[in-house]
Amino acid sequence: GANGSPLYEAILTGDADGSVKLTQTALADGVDPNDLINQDMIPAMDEAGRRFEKREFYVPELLIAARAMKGALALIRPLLSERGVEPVGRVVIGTVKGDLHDIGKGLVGSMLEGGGFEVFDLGVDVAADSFIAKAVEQKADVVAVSALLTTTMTAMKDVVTALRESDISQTCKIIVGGAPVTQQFADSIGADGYSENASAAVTLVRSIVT
Ligand code: B1M
Repeated sequence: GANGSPLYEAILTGDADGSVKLTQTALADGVDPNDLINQDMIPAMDEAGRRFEKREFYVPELLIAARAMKGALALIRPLLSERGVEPVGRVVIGTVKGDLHDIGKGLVGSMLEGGGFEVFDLGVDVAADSFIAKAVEQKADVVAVSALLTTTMTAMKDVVTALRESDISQTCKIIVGGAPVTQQFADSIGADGYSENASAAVTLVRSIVT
């Protein structure tokens, strides 16, 4: 594969036990968790997507690759979330209505927690009203919406509209992201921000809150 490391191969082939063990070993050896994510894990998911397009993989293969990735991410999450005492701000995050992809959204949430934010993760297939109800309840500073499908990213506009019509329209911002989303698309639906990846999302939310 593009990377070919044992962890990359374990995730690509959906070997959940292997990916967990390899991640444990790498972390014990002092490998930077961000390197594991960016050099092995995300490239493996990208390759799974390429194989899916070429009809070499089907949905079950994507599912087991995702399971292997999530097992490894579960080990890394606590390392990303060594936060201070005072939360820097509150973020409501979720994947947009109709969309079931949760790995990228989970990564953004974990990195935000690591950056000191209090994060409320609503999961996947989240309706616009649910985002806003939670944001109102928690007096959130930012609503963060993820979409992985060209067919669901359009529903992000509904979340923007619902926020603008809510009581927190003056205090809460909305950011969007996910593979098919671009800065241009974010601007076109009137979102307050866009970021390409999880670490850029932390920088973005920080710049919004401070
Ligand atoms: Co799906 N899927 N999938 N899938 N799947 C994609 C997205 C696809 C690109 C694969 C392909 O064809 N190459 C394609 C979308 C095509 C398109 O619309 N352009 C696709 C398709 C077609 C589908 C189905 C329609 C397949 C079918 O049933 N026929 C179906 C739809 C189901 C639904 O949602 N209603 C489907 C289903 C699934 C599974 C359930 C099997 C599984 C998801 C399991 C899960 O999430 N628990 C799955 C998977 C695994 C993928 C791929 C292979 C991997 C996704 C992933 O986890 N990537 C994916 C191909 C790919 O992405 N290369 C694909 C790793 C993750 C870390 O990256 O989520 O992009 P990502 O997150 C990044 C950035 O995008 C960003 O930060 C993260 C990294 O730093 N980011 C944000 C994400 N959210 C953000 C929010 C932000 C900021 C940044 O601020 C708010």
